[in-house]
Amino acid sequence: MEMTLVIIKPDGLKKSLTGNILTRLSETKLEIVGAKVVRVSKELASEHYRALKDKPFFADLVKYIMGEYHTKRVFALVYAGKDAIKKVREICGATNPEEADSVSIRGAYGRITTKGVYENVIHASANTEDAEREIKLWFSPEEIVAEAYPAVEAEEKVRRQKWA
Ligand code: IDP
Ligand code: MG
Repeated sequence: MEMTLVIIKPDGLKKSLTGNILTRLSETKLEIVGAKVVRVSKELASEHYRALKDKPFFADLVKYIMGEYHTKRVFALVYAGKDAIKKVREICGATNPEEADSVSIRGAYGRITTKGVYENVIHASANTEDAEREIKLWFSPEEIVAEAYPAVEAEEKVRRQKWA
């Protein structure tokens, strides 16, 4: 069993593409084992894209995933099943939406802005190392309804909001 992180990026949410994207992903017959709407902090954005921190487009990329250009939320999901990473990447299409196959998600819905930001509507983990790092970054063990990675019980004193 393999897992992969999928993020419907802020442009996907803003353009009401969530349903279409989930329908396309359902072609994979993979299982959704985690899902949540997230407001992405600068820390989370920078850590998620840390491999790209020296790229000239890094600052814009961080702004983009934080929703500065669209809406301040993303939809993060974990898909599980055989060859999950490859199956999802195939349906997503190439990174550059102008080069992505037109029937892929990025080919159908992505664009490059005049400023040069690749608005490619979806993120999908590229390999098993990235998938593990990204899933652990975005989700806690309790948020995944599958045997994901080894976890330990830890007593933690944290301040949380509760309903007033
Ligand atoms: P991936 O999302 O297909 O794995 P990465 O190379 O990991 O591609 O890049 C992460 C994200 O950074 C892309 O999805 C895209 O939003 C953005 N990006 C990548 N390359 C460029 C570029 O050359 N110009 C602008 N944005 C880019
Ligand atoms: Mg990548």
